[in-house]
Amino acid sequence: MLRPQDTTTRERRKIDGLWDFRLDADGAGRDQRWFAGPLQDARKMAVPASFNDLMTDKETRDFFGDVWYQTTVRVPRGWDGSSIGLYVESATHRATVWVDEHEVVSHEGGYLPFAADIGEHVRAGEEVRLTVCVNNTLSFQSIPPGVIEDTPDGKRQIYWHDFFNYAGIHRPVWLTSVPTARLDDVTVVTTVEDTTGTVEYTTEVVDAAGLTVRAVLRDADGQQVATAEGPAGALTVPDVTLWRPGAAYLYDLELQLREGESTVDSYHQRVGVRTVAVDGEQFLINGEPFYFTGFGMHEDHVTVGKAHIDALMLRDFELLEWIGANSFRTSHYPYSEDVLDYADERGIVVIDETAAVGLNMGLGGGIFGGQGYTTFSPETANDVTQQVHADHIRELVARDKNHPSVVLWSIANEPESETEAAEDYFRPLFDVAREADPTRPVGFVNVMLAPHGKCRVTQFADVVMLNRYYGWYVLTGDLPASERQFREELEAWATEGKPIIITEYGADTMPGLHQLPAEPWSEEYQVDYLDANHRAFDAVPAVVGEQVWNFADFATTSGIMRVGGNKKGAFTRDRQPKAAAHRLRERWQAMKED
Ligand code: BDP
Repeated sequence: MLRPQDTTTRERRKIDGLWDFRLDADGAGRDQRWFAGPLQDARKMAVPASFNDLMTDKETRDFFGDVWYQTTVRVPRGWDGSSIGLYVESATHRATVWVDEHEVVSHEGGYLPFAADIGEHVRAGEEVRLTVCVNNTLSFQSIPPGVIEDTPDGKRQIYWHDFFNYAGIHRPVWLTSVPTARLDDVTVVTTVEDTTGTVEYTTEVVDAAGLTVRAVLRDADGQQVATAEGPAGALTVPDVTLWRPGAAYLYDLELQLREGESTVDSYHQRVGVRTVAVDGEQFLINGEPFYFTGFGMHEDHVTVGKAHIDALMLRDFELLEWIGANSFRTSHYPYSEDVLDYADERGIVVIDETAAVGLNMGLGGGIFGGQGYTTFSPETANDVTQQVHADHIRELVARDKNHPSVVLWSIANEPESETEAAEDYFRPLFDVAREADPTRPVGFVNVMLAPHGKCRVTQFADVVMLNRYYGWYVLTGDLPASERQFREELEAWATEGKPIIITEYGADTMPGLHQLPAEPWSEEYQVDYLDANHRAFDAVPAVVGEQVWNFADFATTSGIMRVGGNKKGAFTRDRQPKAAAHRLRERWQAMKED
């Protein structure tokens, strides 16, 4: 599946805006065929946006079940004779789409795109009605998981991840026009030898009997640097300019599907020439040891929830630059494709994570509630869950494989990993990831409950990724003991001979709360906490990265450990710095200069 583009042979039309919207508390819409005509009793809803925070009532905010979106759109009159499609960048957590009354596609998974050929139901120049039924219910067979419990007051949705279950159409929706004979996919792998780069490409095509593929590589000034013929091939780039962290450089690879001398289809793939490898305790980018600085982030903003908005993305990247961060993790789900594009452009390194968060019933009693389940069992996370998880990994790799910024896959965050059941669940998933992408390291994020010696899943990973809260959830307020115990744990992990990235460490902090001497929740404590953690990292050479939890404060479910959400941000939810942000800036800017 290729992302929509405007090229000499392709067109796209964004159909965002105000759509009709209706909650379907009784789940009656499918039986009553709400897609068969204009949506009754509808109110307006913005696309893209999470629907939760736009209204003022609790029913909408906490709604789970089916919600219906509808709009009418005129298919551009020039699209006659082409193949017309629909591309939805994300609908959380699953969706079914109808064009007028024809069902055209269903998709499972809330953070990855899906597409449908709608040509047989539309005509160029005419209007059609698009209806999308989005469902945000979480179950043991969804990624992320959740459960619905019956209570005397009705049904309640429970889940085990620490961010609000925002839902809706979160990213743009496109109508697309592509040639019937066309390119359908491209995969790019780059290698470097001295000063020469090689761009290997493979393509997939549709209805292309008798047609040929031509690949043209241009540099950032638009100058042609290499060409190749054939559905797969290699382009050689002498004196290559590498894509480097902090110094991005992108080539443009144009794939042309040709009939003799005429171009039937043209698709542009941006290419950053870089290599990624793990060598002993080192994480290498372009053969050089790389040290990750930055954050676990969230797509989370006031009012719009998890919607992708260019302006908000820009602000976040400006703050990453200001603070001296060179990387982030897409905790805890795949982010908007625009975010990855922009990371490619800005030279920011990305750990790309699936939405497999909360596969751990041993965690968080006081935070999330809903305990009393076994994580892996025939009734809970089971073979079906594993298949859904595997599909999710494949779809993530398919979407993001060509981004130079993506250097490492994280296939889960803090799952149960100390049991035999966890080992059995995860072993095949690592194989799935490696088969989908043999070029990048694969890991998962380990939770504090499964320390070195107990974790049975890290054996499959290329990199050790650790979330640790010494000085916050354990040894609260005791930083000397935290520093010592954290260092001891890191020394134990270092015996694995793999690079260690600290993917989370952090302390909740109320902006504006000051205390001398420092106490937990104050801005001063967050600074001291970071300093103590950093001393532990600096003492262990196998530590090759630190990503603070979190970039910014974010929304969560209600809980006695959350005050208006999770307050571990270095920045507030409206993206202003706490004292800790200034401290991180000192450290990371100095590291950059070294
Ligand atoms: C970790 C989770 C993260 C939470 C964080 C916290 O990976 O999603 O938000 O702890 O408690 O367990 O702040």
